[in-house]
Amino acid sequence: MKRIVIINGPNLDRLGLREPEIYGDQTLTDLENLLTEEAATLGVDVQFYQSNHEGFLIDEIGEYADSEVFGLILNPGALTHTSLALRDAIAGSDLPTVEVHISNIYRREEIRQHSITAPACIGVLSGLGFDGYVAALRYLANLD
Ligand code: CA2
Repeated sequence: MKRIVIINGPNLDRLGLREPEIYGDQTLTDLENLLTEEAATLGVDVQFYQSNHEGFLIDEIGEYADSEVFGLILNPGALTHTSLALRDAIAGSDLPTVEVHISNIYRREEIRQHSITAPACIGVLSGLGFDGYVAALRYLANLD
């Protein structure tokens, strides 16, 4: 069965606890439950990883690259706007990766409007809330 890993970066473990006006009131566990249900419908296997540490995220992506993982859904959090190292890890993994943002980064402060990681990804979904992750999962489930 095709395996897709959903990776959430710094502070996304705090979803639902603060700033509901930006990120909604649902938690990371709610997101993981939603994607587990969707995966069952699509007939794919999902695995989840969250870390607040850039190096851990990079190590993890490297491990997926050398495994049976088919593709990644990645919300790099604020590392989106700062981390060339994370972009290199995505590019070096050769795994089809969809970047997802809960909020629309293009409607926010200027510093959030540029993604350093996006050029290493197949596409970006930004501003669709949790639906962006669901759409990314459907996309990867149908990708050959
Ligand atoms: O919109 C997104 O998904 C972001 O990737 C979220 C990041 C932000 O730095 C990006 O610019 C856009 C931050 C996630 C922090 O989420 C929190 C949620 C609740 C409480 C505290 C932080």
